[in-house]
Amino acid sequence: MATWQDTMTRPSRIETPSARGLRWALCVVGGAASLAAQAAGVNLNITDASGNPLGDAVALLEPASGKVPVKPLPDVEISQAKRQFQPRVTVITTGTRALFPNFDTVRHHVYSFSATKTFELKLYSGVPGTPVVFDKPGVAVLGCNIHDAMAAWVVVADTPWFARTPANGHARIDAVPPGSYKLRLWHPGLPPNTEPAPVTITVGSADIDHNAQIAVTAEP
Ligand SMILES: [Cu+2]
Repeated sequence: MATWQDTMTRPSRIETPSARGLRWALCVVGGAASLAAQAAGVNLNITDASGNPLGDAVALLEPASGKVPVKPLPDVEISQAKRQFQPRVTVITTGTRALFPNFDTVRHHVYSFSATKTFELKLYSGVPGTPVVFDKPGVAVLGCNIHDAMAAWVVVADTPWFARTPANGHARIDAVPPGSYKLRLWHPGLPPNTEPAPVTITVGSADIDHNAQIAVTAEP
């Protein structure tokens, strides 16, 4: 014979498969929401030596605890139009491939002698068939053998957390897990092979604002 307790508890013990499914779904949604809440954004405001907004500045956030694996980004394009590279500064992760479409009627001869990536795309029109793989972290300086005024920079990041500022100097690095990071800043106007000393910043569960100045005075 059923006891009083059995009668009272039985209805809640018997769970239909759909109820179980729903409960599982709620758990997953709750889990995703709490993960998103744990990662924060870092809002950067970068200025030059005079305090003016600095575009084309690059910020890299490297975990103080050591490297994390990075995945290559989808292919990027660094085009040539009106005898200029577009964009001038590109930030990618290690292993990302770049294509160099030429939209001018003149031919270009794109090269880099940088240790990060040495390559040469000899005089060409249209899109060279083989993308260039940037497989080492660092900065590659690009030029054109025909047009001396053409210059561009590829920053190859060994971290998934990076940003490049538009002209207003504001950029945001999203979804940064809590922890201690080294913030490294770079700009093409810095003398070659120099960069400001990294700054340690701590990311918690809420967005943080970080103002920084890079000691460049003029456009490169
Ligand atoms: Cu050229």
